[in-house]
Amino acid sequence: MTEIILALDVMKKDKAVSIVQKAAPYIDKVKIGYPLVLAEGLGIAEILSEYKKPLIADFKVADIPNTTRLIAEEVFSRGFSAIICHGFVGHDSVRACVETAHENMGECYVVTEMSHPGAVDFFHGGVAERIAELVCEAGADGIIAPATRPERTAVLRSLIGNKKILSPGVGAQGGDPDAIAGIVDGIIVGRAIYESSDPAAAARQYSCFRTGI
Ligand code: 3DU
Repeated sequence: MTEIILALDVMKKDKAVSIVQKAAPYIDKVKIGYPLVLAEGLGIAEILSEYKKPLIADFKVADIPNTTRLIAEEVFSRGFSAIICHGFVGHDSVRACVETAHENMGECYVVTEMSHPGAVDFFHGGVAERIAELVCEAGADGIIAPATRPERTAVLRSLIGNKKILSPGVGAQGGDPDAIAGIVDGIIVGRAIYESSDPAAAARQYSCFRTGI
């Protein structure tokens, strides 16, 4: 089964609540990041917790270990179940994020390769592979890897074994869910759902990947 993770990058609380309400039957988790939190505050997590979908904090944390720990502690104190950090910052920062997540019964996912065109500027040439090794050494729960490049995500899968892969890039960025669903644990979809005039119908289109049928 591949989970459907809604990337809730809307700027208003009411819209965020309305989209989650409509899409709820067809999604497994909700991912929130800077757009919504900067616009409405971290308290949005408590408001959305009513819908009983685990919340992922996508702050792509990329800082020194102490600052990383402070950010992660705040995230988990607000009820998030997982946090996303960058991997390029190195072993000590990634470990700080993983440890804080686990101390709080949460999960830590590490960005290993991004999905946009410019990601190839730095993540290719061995960097993503090195980050994947670091993910295993640090005991992280999984990685973020691109739906826009299934062949790259397959390479990363071979390096991380059965750790989880959450994959953004389906829909608006052009990633094909049929090509990626079989090698990942979760598909992250944002605009293709929240910009739709019918978010429930848009989310339902991905339901076949949840059941594997
Ligand atoms: O392109 P969408 O609207 O489906 O949104 C994708 C989400 O995933 C969005 O929140 C973005 O910040 C996040 N993301 C990527 O798109 C690519 C990455 O490599 C990592 C996270």
